[in-house]
Amino acid sequence: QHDCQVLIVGGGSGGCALAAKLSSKLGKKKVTVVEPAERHYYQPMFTLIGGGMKLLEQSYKPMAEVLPKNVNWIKSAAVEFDPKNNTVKTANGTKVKYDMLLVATGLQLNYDKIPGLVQALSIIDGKVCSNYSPKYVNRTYDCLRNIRGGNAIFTFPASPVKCPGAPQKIVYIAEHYFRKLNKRNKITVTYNTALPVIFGVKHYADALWKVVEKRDIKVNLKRNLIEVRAMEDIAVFQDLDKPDQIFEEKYDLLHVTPPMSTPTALAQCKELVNETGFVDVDKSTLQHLRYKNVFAIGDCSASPNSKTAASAAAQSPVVYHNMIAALNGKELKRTYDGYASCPLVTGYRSCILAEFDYDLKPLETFPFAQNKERYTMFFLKKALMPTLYWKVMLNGYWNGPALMRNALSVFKFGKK
Ligand code: FAD
Ligand code: UQ1
Repeated sequence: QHDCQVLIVGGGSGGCALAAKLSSKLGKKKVTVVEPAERHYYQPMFTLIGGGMKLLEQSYKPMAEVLPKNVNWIKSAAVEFDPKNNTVKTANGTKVKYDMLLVATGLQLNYDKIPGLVQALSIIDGKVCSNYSPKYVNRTYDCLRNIRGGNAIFTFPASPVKCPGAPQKIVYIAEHYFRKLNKRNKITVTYNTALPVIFGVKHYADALWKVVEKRDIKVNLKRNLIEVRAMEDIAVFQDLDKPDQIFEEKYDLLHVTPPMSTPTALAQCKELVNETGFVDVDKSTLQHLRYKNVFAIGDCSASPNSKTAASAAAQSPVVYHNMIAALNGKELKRTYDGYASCPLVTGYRSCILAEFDYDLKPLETFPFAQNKERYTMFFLKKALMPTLYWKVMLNGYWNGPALMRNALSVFKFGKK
């Protein structure tokens, strides 16, 4: 048995940022992190790796290097949560007892939920790829290079996903790549999404519809991938409104965004999660609705925001101050407004930076219209964000852009 004041399960974007904040406040070895992974990936870079703009090697650091030195790191996965007894069991047999628990496990990628997909992703030089996993992301650029003509199909699953813009960013990057390589006229580009909209926030959806129209990208809404038949290069889709309607589409490139869920061990703990498997927290304070010594941050939280690293950053000061208040038996004062941001990369030099809150209303940092493709936003995404992430966020110093937004709000360059 291992005892600690604060236990953080998951050392990803949210867990690592909070480990830094909490351990510098509480002191040496007061915080324990349970995290099985050898490497910490900066996942937002996967989009650029798929497009050949960055290398996989640039997207990760050893976990030992990013976790703060003054925490206990148990290099194992949580396999059982027991909030009634304030304990978590790990795969290596440790029983960890905590005063306060922060759940930060992120999402699990369920490639195996689509029959034939795992097999298709294992074929050497195959036509199926996926930016979502470090295991498969290098296949994307290979697929972009190898396709000579035919159908390039991109998917969005019937489940919540992290970075809901990412499944379509690679559509735009691929389309631009095909034009650069003079093969665009031989390739049809199709985006099949299980969602009823192209993007959840109308302000940006309107801009994105213009982009797909201008670039002759076919978008099918409410169309869900249900099977991949790799031997025949056929992807099977279902119309979510008319489940009998099945489409068998031949592909020459298939980019799949897999269904996702919270990790199985967490989803099985019915005391902690709601009916959708996400940690049942108050959407403002991020404290668990029943267990007052439990908080959640990032993708595994049931707070109804878009799941992005930017959201975890904006949640981080709220979770930090409220956890410290709860430890001291004080009232929770901080609230989270649902801020999320999604840099919708639309090619090799352009990006629409979507930023919004719980009400799906734009909540923009910069004083110019952000529902337009811009090079500056592409530069921010490609060149500035990685440093902000590794140096500032993971060390516990990035609280999201709220301060910057307030400072810049004195300017309004032709913004409505
Ligand atoms: P993660 O960072 O995923 O970390 C979860 C951690 O928990 C992992 O280290 C994992 O090993 C660990 N874990 C899992 N199960 C267990 C267990 N049982 N026990 C212990 N530990 C466990 N966000 C943006 O803001 N902007 C973007 O442009 C952007 N683009 C993206 C593009 C792609 C292709 C992808 C995949 C993601 C993108 N994101 C983006 C989303 C962003 O990466 C996530 O929202 C963010 O990492 C969430 O942080 P987290 O801490 O909740 O989860
Ligand atoms: C952000 O804070 C963040 O997390 C560190 C991202 O993930 C990498 C983002 O993509 C974005 C856009 C933000 C928001 C930051 C600014 C400066 C608008």
